[in-house]
Amino acid sequence: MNFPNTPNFSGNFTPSGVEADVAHLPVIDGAVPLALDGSFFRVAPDPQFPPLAGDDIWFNGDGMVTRIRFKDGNVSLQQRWARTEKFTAEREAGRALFGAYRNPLTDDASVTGKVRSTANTNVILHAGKLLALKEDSPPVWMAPETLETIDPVYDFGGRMTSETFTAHPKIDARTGEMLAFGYAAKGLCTRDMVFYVINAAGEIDHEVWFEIPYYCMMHDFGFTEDYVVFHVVPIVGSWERLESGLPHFGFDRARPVHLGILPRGGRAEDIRWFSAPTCFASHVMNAHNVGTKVHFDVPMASGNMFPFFPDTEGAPFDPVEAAACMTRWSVDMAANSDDIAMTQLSDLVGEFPRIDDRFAGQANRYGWQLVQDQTKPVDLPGIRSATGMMMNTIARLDLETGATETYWVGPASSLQEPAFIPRPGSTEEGDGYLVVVENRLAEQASRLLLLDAMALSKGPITTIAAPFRLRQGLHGNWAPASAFAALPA
Ligand code: V55
Ligand code: FE
Repeated sequence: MNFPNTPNFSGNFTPSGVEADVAHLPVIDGAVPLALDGSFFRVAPDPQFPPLAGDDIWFNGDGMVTRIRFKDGNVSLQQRWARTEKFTAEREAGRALFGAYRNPLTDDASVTGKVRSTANTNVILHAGKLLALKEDSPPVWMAPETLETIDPVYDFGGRMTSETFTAHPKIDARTGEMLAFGYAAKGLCTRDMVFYVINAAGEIDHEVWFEIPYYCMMHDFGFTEDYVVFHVVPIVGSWERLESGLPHFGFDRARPVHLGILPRGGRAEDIRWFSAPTCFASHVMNAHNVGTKVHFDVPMASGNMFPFFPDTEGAPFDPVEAAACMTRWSVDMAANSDDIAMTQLSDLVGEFPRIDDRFAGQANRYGWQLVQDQTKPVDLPGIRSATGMMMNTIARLDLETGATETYWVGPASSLQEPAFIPRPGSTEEGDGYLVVVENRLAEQASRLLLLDAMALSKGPITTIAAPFRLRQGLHGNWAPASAFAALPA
């Protein structure tokens, strides 16, 4: 079995394919806080088979889920592929059957009608269910204790009629609800969206169906105490693109961006749409409202950040325009103006924003994100400074003072998205740890770092050796041991 000899399949992107249970990971520096009792779940695209088309994008690999468990000072690791319909059909065939990213026209005829999920984008525990997510499909339900797949196409007991479910659902810590949406909800490339409220027992409680201004990648969203916020950014797609063999998405700089604000508990006719000139924003750090004023914080770039989803008019990829800085989008539901006001919050360049998740939907003081610091040296064959998505620094933003604190991981490493771990027993914002995977690029190995979330510049308080390279991942979340028990229905 030969994977292609392309950048998508070599170096740090070499497929891993390792499923494992490792009971004790070596702590190589510092100590694991004894009171930590819970698991960091994360997922990486990790193709099971060489692609049908000769090459493939990172976004299309099969979801490999990792559980890093902390208990009584010990760290263990489990890793399993999500048993999606795609994974199971391909394992039985011994080869790839599904083709290009989000293009069923490129699939082998034997899999027509099967769910195309790779479950490779995020993994989150809610109401005792571990959900592995890809935004083009329903969730994959896995057992949090074993990472066994329980249902490859989980539809909330038949209540979810959308064809899709976002990879970025949000949990409102005050209510225990999970807020989510689906786009292309009535079929590939449709403008149909649905917003779902899933109660603390894991049941769909409320849904709102509506249309977005144009079909595009609706990757993330925000919520506040009183509103839900949807950003429409021109990463567009169409059946014409799929029929002509283009990548599903392309960036159309001729289109404006929009922000749709839905009152929580409201109906489709209550949504108000605002707009601004074209730009690029994907992940959402957080949102909050002060009365009718809604604030929405995103790493924002002036142009396309995804070279593999090229400009629709053929403009070359521009790394300068792809640099994203944390920016606040503000609108007022009571104002006459439909404009979005934009205020830059930081001049650090980076992505993968996180918060202390207990403050989701509320005004947060702190944010953490990965940063690409091009002033730092890179000591890798043929590379002098950080480029592409190489994030060599982690930062804490203080939105109250404007101050930042950073930790640079060194000249031969990069970082994956962190997750915030509250210090057991604490309630104060930011009091806790960040867990982050370090890519040791020279030796193709991985480490797990724990940092004091309020003292990043001191460096890791705990460094743990991973038993094998953890392939570059997307997203993950911390789940305290207390969250494992399913709430009574
Ligand atoms: C993203 C990642 C995806 C995807 C859509 O912005 C968007 C990240 C890993 O897959 O399908
Ligand atoms: Fe994402």
